[in-house]
Amino acid sequence: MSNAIDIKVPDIGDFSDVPVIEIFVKVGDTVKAEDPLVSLESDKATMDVPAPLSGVVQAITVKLGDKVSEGSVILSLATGDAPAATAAAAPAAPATAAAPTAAPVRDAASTGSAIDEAAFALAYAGPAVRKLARELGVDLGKLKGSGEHGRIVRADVESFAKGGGAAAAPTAGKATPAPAGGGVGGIDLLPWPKVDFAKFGPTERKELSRIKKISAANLHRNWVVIPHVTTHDEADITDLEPFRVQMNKELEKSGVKISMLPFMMKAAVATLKKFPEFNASLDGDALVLKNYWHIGFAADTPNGLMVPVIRDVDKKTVPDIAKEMGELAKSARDGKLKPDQMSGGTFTISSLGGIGGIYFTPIINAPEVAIMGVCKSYWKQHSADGKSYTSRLTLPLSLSWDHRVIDGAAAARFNVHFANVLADLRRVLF
Ligand code: CAO
Repeated sequence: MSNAIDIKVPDIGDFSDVPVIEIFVKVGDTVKAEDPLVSLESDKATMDVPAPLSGVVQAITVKLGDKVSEGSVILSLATGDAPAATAAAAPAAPATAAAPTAAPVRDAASTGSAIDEAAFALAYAGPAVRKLARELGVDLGKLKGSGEHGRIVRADVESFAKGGGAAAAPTAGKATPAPAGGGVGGIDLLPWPKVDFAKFGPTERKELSRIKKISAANLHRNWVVIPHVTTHDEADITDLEPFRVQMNKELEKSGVKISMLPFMMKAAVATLKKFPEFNASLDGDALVLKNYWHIGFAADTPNGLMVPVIRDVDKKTVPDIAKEMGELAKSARDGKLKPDQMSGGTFTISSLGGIGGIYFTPIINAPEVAIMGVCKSYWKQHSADGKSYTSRLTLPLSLSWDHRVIDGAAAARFNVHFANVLADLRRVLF
């Protein structure tokens, strides 16, 4: 027996009097459970209200711009069942209004055209519209929204997918003025400053190298799309350093010179094995855990930053890693690195140890989910009891991790284990 029920705004946290900014259905539409009905936008987030049940829309009791709170009736739904006369929908995950939910970085091969993930992430659209765009393979960054304040609505995506198109929106890298009141914390993004520098003094123009342009685009996408957090820690390498020096003496004739980095690669593998979610990639709603340990390392080259990858670090000795690292770094600096020598990495180490600094916040090398930044070791006063002090050689660690995949406690444990392995390499065996 068909029965009409009122669909109400569910628990939307501390928000009340939130405007309805999009209505996805009309009277007579058939909806399935979880289909989005309306979109609400507070000053902090955009939320879609999904249908709690399947049914046919009988009446819509809100219009665009109406302000609603928890319990407000949105529409009436005729269902086949005969449940209670009202139902509160469960809200879909909200997306921030200024920089809506970052979509997983995914190859857009299935859509036939590459999606600019950074521009997609910055596009002004709610979760349902983002989902639809993913399904239809539409690059939101290329759309101009017809909704209020330039918001991209369902119809824009559908029309674009059908070839109707919409004027290209400015890309994320170029300044995109955010909708009024829709910027970060309510403050709109301003266009990129256009300054005639020559007015202030002599200048010269230097084009970015090809490598710099590629790495800039990658870094920008990764920075915008991945919710980064960096956790700092330090490793006591007082015992490891004399061992390293001793090994270099013993290997003098082989021509291989071992810095701290190959040891860190081994420590990384030992730690990744203990914390497999760090040796993984996001793929849609799933995590792909990798049973191989290919470690990338950031190499500073005259043309810009490159990340060669050492494969199967778990199967190689420290001198083997040092040798290969030297060869790859040389190829990188000579501009001779091949694409396959930069692919397949599962985790990256970025070492500024030969230069200086104490801590920094490295940007994750997508689709990896974490990166270890290392700075120059220094002697630090340490006390176990607050009375007597000893000097310990200390290596500063900065682990950036993707908060969609990793939690703070896991990141702290990862750092502790990594530091413990460097403090006593016998732990590699455990
Ligand atoms: N603490 C103290 N000294 C360190 C150290 C550390 N953590 N790491 C390296 N050193 C020392 C080395 O032992 C070496 O000393 P000697 O000259 O006395 O032998 C010196 O610093 C130079 O080391 P290196 O840089 O040649 O070797 P490496 O294995 O540490 O690094 C490479 C190799 C390719 C990673 C490095 O040369 C490089 O390019 N680093 C820059 C990476 C980068 O740009 N990261 C930033 C990315 S984010 O923008």
